[in-house]
Amino acid sequence: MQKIKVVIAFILIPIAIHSQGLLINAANRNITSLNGNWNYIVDPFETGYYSFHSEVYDQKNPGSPSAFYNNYQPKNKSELVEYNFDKSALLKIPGDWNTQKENLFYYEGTLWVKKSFNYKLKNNNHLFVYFGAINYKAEVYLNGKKLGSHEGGFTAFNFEITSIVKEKDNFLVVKIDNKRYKEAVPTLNTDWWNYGGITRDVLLIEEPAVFIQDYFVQLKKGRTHTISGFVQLNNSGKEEKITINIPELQIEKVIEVPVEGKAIFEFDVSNKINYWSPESPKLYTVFIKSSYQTLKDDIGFRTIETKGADILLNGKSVYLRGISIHEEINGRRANSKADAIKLLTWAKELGCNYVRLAHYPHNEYMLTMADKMGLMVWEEIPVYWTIDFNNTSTYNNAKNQLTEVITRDKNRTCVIIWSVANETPLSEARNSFLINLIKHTKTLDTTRLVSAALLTRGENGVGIIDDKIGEYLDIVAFNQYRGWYGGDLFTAPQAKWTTPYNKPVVVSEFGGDAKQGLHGAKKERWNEEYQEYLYQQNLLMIEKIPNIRGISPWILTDFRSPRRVLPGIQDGFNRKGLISDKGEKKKAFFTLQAFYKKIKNQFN
Ligand code: GCB
Repeated sequence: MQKIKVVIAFILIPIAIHSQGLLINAANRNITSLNGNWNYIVDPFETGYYSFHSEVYDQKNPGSPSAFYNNYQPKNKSELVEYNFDKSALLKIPGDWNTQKENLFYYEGTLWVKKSFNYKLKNNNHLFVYFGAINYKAEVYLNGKKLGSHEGGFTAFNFEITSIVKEKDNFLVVKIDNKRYKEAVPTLNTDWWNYGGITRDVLLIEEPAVFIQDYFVQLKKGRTHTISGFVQLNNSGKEEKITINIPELQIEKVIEVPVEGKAIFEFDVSNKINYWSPESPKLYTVFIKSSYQTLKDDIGFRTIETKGADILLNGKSVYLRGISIHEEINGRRANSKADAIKLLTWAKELGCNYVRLAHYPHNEYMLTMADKMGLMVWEEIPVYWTIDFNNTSTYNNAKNQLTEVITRDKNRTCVIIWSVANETPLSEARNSFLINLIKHTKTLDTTRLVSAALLTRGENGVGIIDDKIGEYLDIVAFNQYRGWYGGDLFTAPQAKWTTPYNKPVVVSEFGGDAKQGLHGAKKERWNEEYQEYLYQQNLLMIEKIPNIRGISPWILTDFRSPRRVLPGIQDGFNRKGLISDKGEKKKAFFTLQAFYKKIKNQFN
């Protein structure tokens, strides 16, 4: 018999593996937390990633004992292995590394973390590893196999590990890199701390053979009694049925899901709906059921639209009594439900009905708590300042981050605005970049408003709100710093403003620094009295801006920023908070509180 030799040529093509379709509503799935202590190795030269001739191990020599993700254990005492996770120090996850270890405070670079775990997976079920967020780039490996990578520090992602996980001694290794890049999103320069690490929860999620990956359940745009959306099943391979059950509204709708897995639906509600609002943040328990699983969510129903200069919530004109918030508390990255409650309780105490979550998607607790506590939300992506607008990969990155946040939060009723940018310098490239992001937002979600924090210009002493991007936005928002970066405070109330847009106008930022506890004349910078006066004068000015329908002053609490170096005053903090990083209120807190009391009475 003639022997036939079959020669198979393996060609190594570097492929970019990205995260897989997000399992939304992770908290209500069958989860096991991997939070806690993880071993870490600081690796500024990326020794565990590249060979000494700069070849990437996972492409050229995946099994190399020197590749950190192999978590290699020497077999005998003569073997040379120059790392050992189990003997390395521990980091708490979730948590930024900067504020956990003094010597990592300014660190921007590569750091590896490892967690070992056992897991008994039920036959035919699927297992995923889910990361709430890793700043900024992540390469993820399980038991020495690469699962994929993810770019963008503020959005959730997951990988399936069904075929790799074992009952005992799994090791999950993540290479985290928080170096800043010109072409990244955000870019090199920001006014916040570049916290590194796995800053949000890490979960194992077990799903049945056929599982509900994603769904969208909201009131249809322009309708008060029609719920519409979609359900995305995974792995079905045949037709299935899904039931949407809202017991309190006596809804039990069966939806036919085609082989491809995605079913789009729409149905009317005949019962009375208690609409969600800040005064009455009603959430309905919604069950999404297949023959394999039942997923529970708490979803509110409300309409949000604009008409001329008005923002209409459930058909009624509202004024957005807001405050901007960074994902930071006590000088560290906020990452828990308790943190979210603390930040949002301060916002409620101020009299807010709205918060601007700046300048990137915050952790999911902020959204679930805003839903429950009754705060409307502006969500944003880090298209900030001088993003590389001419770069296609920068655009794709921004678009991906936008897609990821909308995917995660589209069932959170509190979200009323998706924002695509903050204070971006004018250019043709920037315009088409932003217009494309706005269009993309509308293709993913027609039920919410789109905005961006723009800048204005002055002509003959008149402030002009006419950025071209305003044409494409539902709400024209802009930042201005009268009395801090320019313009005097004394004459602020007489300032004139104009806009060509017959749309709602929102002042997405104003403010000034004050060191809590520092008192003196209102003309002297850094005093609480200066900040208080700045708020008084700006509020008088803002009331007269045409079409004004809301504000989100800068900012709830002092936050870390490497740009803020003035000794004795800033000491590494942007001091524009109404509350210090230690939680002490400044005088201006009460100025804004009084203003919101007044506005509330006028608008209700
Ligand atoms: C801004 C930015 C914000 C800064 C703030 C400031 O316009 O949007 O990120 O932190 O000003 O304090 O200068």
